Amino acid sequence: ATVGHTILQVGPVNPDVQAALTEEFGALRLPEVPEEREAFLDAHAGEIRVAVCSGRFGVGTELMRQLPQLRAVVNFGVGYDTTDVAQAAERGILISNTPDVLTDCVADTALALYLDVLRRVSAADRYVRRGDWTAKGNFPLAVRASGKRVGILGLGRIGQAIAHRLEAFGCEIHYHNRRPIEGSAYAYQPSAAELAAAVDVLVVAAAGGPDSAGLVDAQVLESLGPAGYLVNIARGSVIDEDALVEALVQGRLGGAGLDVFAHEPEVPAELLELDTVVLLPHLGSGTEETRQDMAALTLENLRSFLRDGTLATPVA
Ligand code: 8YV
Repeated sequence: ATVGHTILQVGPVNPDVQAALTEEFGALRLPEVPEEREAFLDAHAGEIRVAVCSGRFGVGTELMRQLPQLRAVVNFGVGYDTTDVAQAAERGILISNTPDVLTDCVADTALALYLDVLRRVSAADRYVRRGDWTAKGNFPLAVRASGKRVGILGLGRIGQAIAHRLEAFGCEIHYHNRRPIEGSAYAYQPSAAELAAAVDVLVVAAAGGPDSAGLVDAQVLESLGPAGYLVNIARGSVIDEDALVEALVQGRLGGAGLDVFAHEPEVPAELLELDTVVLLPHLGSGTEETRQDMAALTLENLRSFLRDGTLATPVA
């Protein structure tokens, strides 16, 4: 069924979603250049009923205000912090995301960072490539990864999948959430700082957005300390990035494994020089299989909304 120009694509999307949007749905693409965008919105703002977005691009406060007929935001990805959730709630605009299908891959990425930053896999790989093994001898000793005390900040679906994997490494799991999870076998800590003080490694798996912004601040990093490690597969916004860079540069934090940053794709230049950090280009869910599943779920949400105004996986 063709639905005319009622669907707006905001930012780049996954190729499968892109193909369907163009060929099946005749979606309009929001121009990225400000002057073009203005003319585009003058012409089309009134007809847009659904927006499809992904990653760093969402329907923020201003864009949402400019779309008076908007009824749904279909987000490729589990996180939807780039969309103005408060305004959407006020206006009865529905939002869908892609939960569950990416949980395993994001948790696997967290474990990859965990193992890499403690056992210094990437740093050791660079050592071999530079010829240092022959020139300088054995690589310096790393830190044991098994049996550590690990704190999960945000014990949701992804946080629990990370904890489950770490159990197999004999780790003792602590967590902090806004509320303790009933029936959880893991040790609840009442604040992020207390969680950091109780563990060797802090893994950030909390949702982004205004509620969690800067939750990992200078004090939390200090509680983690020079023998402590940080892993972030959530959103850069959850950490005070300036404080993190300072702590790493000054050796007041042992190391960090980061898949996400405050201003992607910008990575603080100071971090590029440090062998104590592992830097990934936001690839947490980035496998062929999972991206296929995310694309299918995104299109399922879109079709469902166009059919009867409901979403397959609406956010609460
Ligand atoms: C991105 C993610 O959506 O699901 C999320 O919240 O951060 C990722 O899966 C993905 O990079 C697509 O842009």
